Amino acid sequence: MSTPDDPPADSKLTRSKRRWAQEARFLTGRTSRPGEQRLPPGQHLTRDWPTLDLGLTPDISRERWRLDVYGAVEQPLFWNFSQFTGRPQANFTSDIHCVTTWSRYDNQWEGLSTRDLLGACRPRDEARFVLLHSHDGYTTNLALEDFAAEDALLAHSWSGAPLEAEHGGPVRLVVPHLYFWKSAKWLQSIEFLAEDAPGYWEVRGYHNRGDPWLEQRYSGD
Ligand SMILES: Nc1nc2c(c(=O)[nH]1)N[C@H]1C(S)=C(S)[C@@H](COP(=O)(O)O)O[C@H]1N2
Ligand SMILES: [Mo]
Repeated sequence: MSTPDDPPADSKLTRSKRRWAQEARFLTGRTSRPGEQRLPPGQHLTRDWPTLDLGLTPDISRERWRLDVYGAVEQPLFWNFSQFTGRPQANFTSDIHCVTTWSRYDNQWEGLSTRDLLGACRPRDEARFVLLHSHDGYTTNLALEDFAAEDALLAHSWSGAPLEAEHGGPVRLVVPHLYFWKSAKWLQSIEFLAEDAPGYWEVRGYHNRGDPWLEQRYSGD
C-alpha cells in the first residue's frame, strides 16, 4: 500500500514521457520570444483539451478541500474553499503549452492570483522557491519569481464553470509562461523554501524551469 502522498507507480504515459526525456524528443533547436510568435517552437495547436496525469484522478469535493501554505512564510495559511474564494478574485485568459507538444489558446481562468496569495502569506526574506504538493502525490517546483508572475493564479474555474476533476479541480495552479507540467492540479499545499527541491518530473528528466520559448523541455538542455 502506498500512502496518499506517494506518487503512483509508472503508467504507460509516465513511462513514455520518461523515455522522451532520455531521447530528447521534440526538440527543434529553435528559440523565440513570447512577443515574436504566439506558438512556441515545436508546439502545435489543439482545440480540444487533453488530460495528462499520473493515471489517477483524485476525487476531492469543494467541501473537503483545504489549502495549506507553510514553510518560509510570516503567515502560514490553512484555508477552506469558502475562505479561499472569499479573497479578491482574478480573471485571466492565457495559453497552455504542454511539453508533449500541444498548445491550447485562450483559456479563461478564475481564482486567486499568486500575487494576492503572496500578500496574504508574506514569504520570509530567505524564501526563494516554492514546492507544490498535490493530492495524487505529484509535486512540482518553481522559483518564487515564476510563481509570482503577473498572470499566475490558483484557479477554481475555467470558462466560467467549476474546474472539472480531470483538469485538477477543485483548485489547480496555472503558470502560463512555463510548460504546463508546472501547473499543479488538485493542489493541496504550497511549501516555501530557501533551497530548491525538484518535483516529480524534474527528477525524471524534465527541465528545472521549463520555459517553452527557450524549449527548456528536458534537464541538460
Ligand atoms: N497533480 C498533478 N498535476 C499535474 C499533473 C499531474 O500528473 N498531477 N500533470 C501535469 C502535466 S504534465 C500537464 S501537461 C498538465 C495537464 O493538465 P490537464 O490535464 O488539465 O491538461 O497538468 C500538470 N499538472
Ligand atoms: Mo505535460
